[in-house]
Amino acid sequence: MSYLKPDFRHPELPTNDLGYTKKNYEGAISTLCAGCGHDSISAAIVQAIFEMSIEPHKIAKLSGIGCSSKTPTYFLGNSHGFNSVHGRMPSVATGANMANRDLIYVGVSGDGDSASIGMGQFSHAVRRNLNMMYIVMNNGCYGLTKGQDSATSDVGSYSKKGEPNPFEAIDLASVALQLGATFVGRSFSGDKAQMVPLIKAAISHPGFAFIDIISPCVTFNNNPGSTKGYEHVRDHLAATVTVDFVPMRQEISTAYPDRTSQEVTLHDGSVIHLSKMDQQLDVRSRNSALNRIAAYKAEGKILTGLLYMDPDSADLHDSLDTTKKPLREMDEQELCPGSKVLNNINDSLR
Ligand SMILES: Cc1ncc(C[n+]2csc(CCOP(=O)(O)OP(=O)(O)O)c2C)c(N)n1
Ligand code: SF4
Repeated sequence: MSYLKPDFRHPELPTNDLGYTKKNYEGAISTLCAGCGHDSISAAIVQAIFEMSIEPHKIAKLSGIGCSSKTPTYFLGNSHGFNSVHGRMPSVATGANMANRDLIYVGVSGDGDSASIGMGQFSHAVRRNLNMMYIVMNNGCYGLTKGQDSATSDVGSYSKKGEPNPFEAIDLASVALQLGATFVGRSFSGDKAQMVPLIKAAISHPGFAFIDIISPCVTFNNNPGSTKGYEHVRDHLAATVTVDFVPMRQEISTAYPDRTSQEVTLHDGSVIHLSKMDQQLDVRSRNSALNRIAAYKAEGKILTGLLYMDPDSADLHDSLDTTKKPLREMDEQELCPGSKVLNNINDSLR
């Protein structure tokens, strides 16, 4: 098989506001198994960022280790990238973000990468409200190492080989909410219409934007006993809201019936329209989100859509009152202002 993508594209492909086609946002040809949910998520990321007309060089994509963490090779080939150690992507993202606040950070991880070895790292990125989009491609197993149960695998579910899982699952959306995440959503890799606006809203959110995306592993966890396979997920989905993202510069012309709609304006003036399907969910209430996730889970259903967002989110740079000029743009003089300044700082702390 050839790993080179043919360069030819139809000359009249649609372009975005920057004059780029979707090709400018694609990556190398995928080596994942045919039908893997992760590839559909990559396609949604490409679509969202193409439609948002973001310059590819303004994006840094980061990941850990796993089939999911391989996907940044398959999207945004013209962006910066760092494939870190298993479970360590959040600390790399934190360092990069502190050094250059001007980039848009797109983190991709797996349920093994985030809910086991990387759980500590994940927790601290959430509680610090690091400004990034963090997607977990959640297949309930360790795909890359041949399908062992992960910590998000539901109790009693079983993969292609092995015993039913004896342990309760960790629900990463609920964990993120409890740790103070300022944006939490959930989706399904088979639902591009829901993923694309959710990804756009997450990228525009000033703070930690977490999206748990159920993404079937067709090779090891798509059998009848699995609760993360295509058939089970399609039969048990419930959407909280349909999300429509309207960028700042675009006129808002869509009409929403009053009783069922909610609008959230972001810092940059973009607007998220929510058509409510679950009348009991208030997306601005952390408790409401936690309660509704638990209520649906008790009925064996998976709640998807935007679950919570804090429109007044203050990110890590705001909390630490860091300089507006990215550190990487400062010269030696600015970075090291001399012993007199250091003495003054020390004196002020005595
Ligand atoms: C420090 C370390 N421990 C263990 C491994 C072996 N390992 C590689 S990927 C992986 C789990 C992958 O699962 P997940 O993050 O869910 O990604 P998926 O492949 O399912 O997309 C493990 C345990 C490793 N690479 N490094
Ligand atoms: S093993 Fe599973 S997660 Fe990995 S590429 Fe194949 S289908 Fe996807």
